[in-house]
Amino acid sequence: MSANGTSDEVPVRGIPDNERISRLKQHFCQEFGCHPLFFVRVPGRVNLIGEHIDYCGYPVLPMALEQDILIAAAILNKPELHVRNVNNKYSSYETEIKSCEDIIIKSDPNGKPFWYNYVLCGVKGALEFLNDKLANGLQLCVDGIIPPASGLSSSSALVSAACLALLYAQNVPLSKTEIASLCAKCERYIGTQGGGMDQAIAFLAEKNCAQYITWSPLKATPVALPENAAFVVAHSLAEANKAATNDFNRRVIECRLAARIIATCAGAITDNKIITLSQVQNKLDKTLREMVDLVYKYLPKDLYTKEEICDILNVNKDELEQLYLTPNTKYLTEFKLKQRALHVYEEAIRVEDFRKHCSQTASNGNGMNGVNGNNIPNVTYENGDANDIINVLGNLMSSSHESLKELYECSHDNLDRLVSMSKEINVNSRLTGAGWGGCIIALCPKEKVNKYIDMLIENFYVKHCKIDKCEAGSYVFATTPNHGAEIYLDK
Ligand code: ADP
Ligand code: NG1
Ligand code: MG
Repeated sequence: MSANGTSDEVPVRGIPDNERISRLKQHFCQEFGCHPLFFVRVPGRVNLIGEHIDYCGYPVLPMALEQDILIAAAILNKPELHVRNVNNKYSSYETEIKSCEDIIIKSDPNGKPFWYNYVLCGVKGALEFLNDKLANGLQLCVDGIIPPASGLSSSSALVSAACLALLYAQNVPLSKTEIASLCAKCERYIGTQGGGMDQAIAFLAEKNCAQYITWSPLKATPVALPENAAFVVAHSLAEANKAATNDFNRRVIECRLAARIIATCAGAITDNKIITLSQVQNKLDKTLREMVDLVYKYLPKDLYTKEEICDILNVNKDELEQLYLTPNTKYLTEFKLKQRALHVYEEAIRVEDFRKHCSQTASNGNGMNGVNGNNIPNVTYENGDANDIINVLGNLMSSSHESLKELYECSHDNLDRLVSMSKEINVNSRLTGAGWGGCIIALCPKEKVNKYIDMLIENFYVKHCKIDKCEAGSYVFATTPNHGAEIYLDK
């Protein structure tokens, strides 16, 4: 985060001169009676493939969106946080921020987090990182244009922007990977045990390429996408707030329990620490396909009761809850372990295939032309080949959706409808993000984008959802990979 902006740190640029910044500045002045000192901008993301596997330790393949969270910030000379939002449906909030421990993140009486809880997550995590050594407080005004609760990572953009703003105000230099890992930890204060994909791409994204994200240590490797490929995001009109229910954490702990059982049955466990499905694979030194066989061998049943799991793991109920469950999954009594583990191992195979097909064809000199801003060759082909590769990648996306629907059970009727309508005109797609609502991501040849979007507007939004054609256009858009987080300061 230095003003010199080494490529390792979040870049600091001059404040752009545009209407959105002007409006945000104006709102800030009205709210606080002073001018903002700097801005932070963190993008949302769309995950191309690799869903619900980041928290199991497997690589994912997202890209950043243009839609973002933009925060205007000024420094306060006391340890307080004053938060405003340009959208008046989000209430104002003020609190002291003397120590990490004092920041209590509580949901509303229905268990839904208040919007500013996401800001508090970023601030709490930053304070913990600073060992509570805070030189000043912050005034923040938030302007977000990522559709919320829609699988495009509005939550992580908000958490990360708040954390980034606080650290920048304290003059703390951090590399992009350090702050991405810190923000992944911060967001767990909301109650969900996410894996870190959203925060990783928020900071490590580069324009014109997707990123293949690997863990321990966190690393992003650019992936060139076929030049003829267009990605379209379409909203299902169903929102799902991941921290408001235990659906997300249930999947996380089902994967944990599956990993634990496979490792125990295969004789690879020596302690009672949490182990991920990928750590089990490493311990057993197996391929992903061999892991699929082991799932059938060691997890043959469709449903496991808590008692059965305790027996297999040789622990009592209290120990099971304490060691492996979360506060909002403690009281669950039945678990689907085979289905979740199968999805994870097979999805990890699909990510490898997807990446291989992108990079193999990228390194195949024949028919390749053009280099994007990152020195990664765009992948171009003779016409026939171009559509072949789109079909291969698209089929992987379709299988991913099928698996998320059937094995992971995180789809939604509207998402399934969008996917099958797309299929009818030979466009492959899948739900993106955590699911239970939100968006699909579709892959189609560039020349077909307009026809495809028109079809969705007509058949899904107008005919099926009965919404106005003009409004419908705002729920579906084509997108290209964008760059990651940045800070704006008048130099
Ligand atoms: P997503 O898939 O978008 O990450 P989450 O369920 O994880 O969805 O988080 C969505 C929540 O983030 C919203 O319910 C809201 O509390 C918060 N949020 C997102 N965008 C904004 C915004 N622009 N202003 C205020 N809060 C926001
Ligand atoms: P969304 O839908 O953006 O909240 C969540 C997790 C990701 C990942 C995906 C599913 C968080 C912050 N995000 O994303 O880590 O697990 O679901 O692939 O928990
Ligand atoms: Mg989220």
